[in-house]
Amino acid sequence: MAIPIPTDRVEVRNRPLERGFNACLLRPSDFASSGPEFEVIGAFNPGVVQTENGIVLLVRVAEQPVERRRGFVGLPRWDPQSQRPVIDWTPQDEVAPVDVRVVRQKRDGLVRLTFISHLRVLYSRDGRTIEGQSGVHLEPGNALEEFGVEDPRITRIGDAYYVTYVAVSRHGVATALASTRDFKQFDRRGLIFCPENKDVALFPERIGGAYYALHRPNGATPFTKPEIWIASSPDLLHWGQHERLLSGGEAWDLGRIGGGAPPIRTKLGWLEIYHGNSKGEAEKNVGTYSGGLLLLEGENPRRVLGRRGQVFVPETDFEREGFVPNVVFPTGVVQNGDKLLVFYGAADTFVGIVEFSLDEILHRVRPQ
Ligand code: MAN
Repeated sequence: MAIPIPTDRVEVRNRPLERGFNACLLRPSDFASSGPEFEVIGAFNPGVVQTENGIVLLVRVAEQPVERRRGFVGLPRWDPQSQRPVIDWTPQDEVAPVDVRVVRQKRDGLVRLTFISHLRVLYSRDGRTIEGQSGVHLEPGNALEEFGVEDPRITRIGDAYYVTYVAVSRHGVATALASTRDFKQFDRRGLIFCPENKDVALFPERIGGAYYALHRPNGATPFTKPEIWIASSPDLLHWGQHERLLSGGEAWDLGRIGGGAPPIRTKLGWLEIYHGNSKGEAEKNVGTYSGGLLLLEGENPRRVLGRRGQVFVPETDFEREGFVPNVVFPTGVVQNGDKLLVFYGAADTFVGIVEFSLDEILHRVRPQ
């Protein structure tokens, strides 16, 4: 007698979300380089926010030296004196490649990036097309940003927009805060999370009187699986009450896990679209970056109500091929009725936009 096979509900809930409108919105060739000695190799991981003047994107633009010197590798660095990027030409045999993004100096074991990033402001009315580049750049501004500023997330709180961004330097990878009202002038507020910490996303309102942030400490000692943490603050500058929120450790989020777009309020609680990376210890390449869903309690975001791993995976050519292949890295969400427009970095090279149904997302992530 045939035994009936139960419909595998778990499998259905884990399969990738259905993609609505999906496009490559920006590519490196859309951007002029900072100067003749540099070329743009990536425009990705955008901070995104809806404003009265349309959607604002703060795009990470990564550049490498144009020149190839035989026997040397050109390692860019921001020079605080000249306020420009400069290139340290380093003999090839003094460094060993870690991956395409990073080399290790043999003399001291320390790493350097093979590119340098800054941020540029762009506008879009509908999220599907870009109206224009405003010409405003957020460049590295101090010694703690000498290897670049990266991966912004934008949150509107009250009348102001708060940008958390990664500050990379010889002192490590940290997260800084800037605020703006017009995306023309930015007020730099300094580091809010010391090294090693990135993927900081601010909640858009106070909860129980406090501001909240997701963050991703990354200690050098491997006591833990990769983890996302949550902290609260009275003023957005001083953060405490740190707590672990969730850990990776499945095949898809073995290597890294981190907050993505700033959380949005839904009828079921806070929805967070986060990322995981599959890189195992032995792997030489960077691994695959995918998106997952997290639902946190509305009045207490320290409480996880639901979680759904790997529902957004690299599929299209522009997600599978580029500077770092097989990457989708969600960093911004705009709600448009029952649709969510998710902005993401693709292959560390492009900005992608994908539309998902909010209902489908909530159905997947809601507690059973
Ligand atoms: C990792 C990657 C890079 C990034 C550095 C520093 O190597 O995410 O893209 O430049 O960290 O943040």
